[in-house]
This record gives sequence, C-alpha cells and structure tokens, in this order.
Amino acid sequence: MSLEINRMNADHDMRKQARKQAFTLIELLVVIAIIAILAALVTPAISAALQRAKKAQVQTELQAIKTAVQAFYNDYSKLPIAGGGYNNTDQQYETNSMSIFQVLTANESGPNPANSRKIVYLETTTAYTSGAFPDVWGNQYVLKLDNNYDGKVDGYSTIAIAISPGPDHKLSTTNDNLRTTL
Ligand SMILES: [Ca+2]
Ligand SMILES: [Ca+2]
Repeated sequence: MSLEINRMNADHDMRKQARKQAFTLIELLVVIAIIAILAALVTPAISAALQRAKKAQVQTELQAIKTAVQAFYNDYSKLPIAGGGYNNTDQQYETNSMSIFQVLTANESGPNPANSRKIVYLETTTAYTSGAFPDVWGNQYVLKLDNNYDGKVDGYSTIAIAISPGPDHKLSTTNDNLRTTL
C-alpha cells in the first residue's frame, strides 16, 4: 500500500515537473515574441532618427558652404573661382570638379590665388587634401553660382545655392535633394 502511494506521488511529481517545464517554455516564447514586437517597433524609429540626423548634418554643411561663398564674395567682390568666374550664364559645379573648395579653405596651389589673403572660409579636412567635399551619403555637393553677376541664381536673390543630391545620389530626382534656401 505504502509502495503504491509512493508511486502515485512520484507520478504526480513528474506530471507537475512536466507542466512546470511546459509553462517555462511558453513563458520563453512569450518573452521572445514581446522582444520581436518591440524590435519591430523600435527599428524603424531608430532608422528614421538616423536619417534625420544625417539630413541635419547635410543642412548644416550646405549652410556653411553657402555662407563661405557669400563671405568670400563680400571680402573680394567676386566669386571664389580663378578670375572671378564671370560667365554669361550661371554655372553649376560639383565640389570635386573645381578648385572652389581649395579657394574657400585657403588651400590653393600655384601663382595668383583667388584667395590672395589666405582667409579660411570653410574648414573641412577632406577639402584640404583633395578639394572634394562629400556629404554623408558620399555625394559631392553641387554649387550653383551667380556667374553672370545679376544677383540671382535659379530665380532666387542670392549668389550661391548649395545642393546635396540626397540618399539616392541623383541630382535629377529632386524629392530627396537637400538645398540651402534664402
Ligand atoms: Ca545669375
Ligand atoms: Ca536625389
């Protein structure tokens, strides 16, 4: 009799143990599901925050470029290009295709520099070494300058507009482009 009771108790304990293990597994699955849901909720928010931070950095750099061009213009009464950059029509430049950034960083080589007083208008380490100034997506910034000196670029009353082609790397798709405005 006593043996029978012991066996029954042992069976009961095993079932209890099994139930406990099963419950633990369910708990684990619930925790995993909650983590997965939280991750799914948080990941886009983090991604959006990173994109916002990148855009803010690009806007700051665009503003710095435009301010530098305008400060140079105020000091020298010409655009930061050899010879003043006069042309019948306004021109568009990629920042790695012209020496504009070497002028603005007082880093020109050769005689008769446009920035003869060696004033540093723009400080970027990249520009110092190569004359190139990429944005956070690796695009070269694009500058539109008032080469015909009528005080207007693209209909805006300005002497310079700085543009980033945006995350898609294309200037032709304007929906993600960033630009300085007046
Ligand atoms: Ca113009
Ligand atoms: Ca674009």
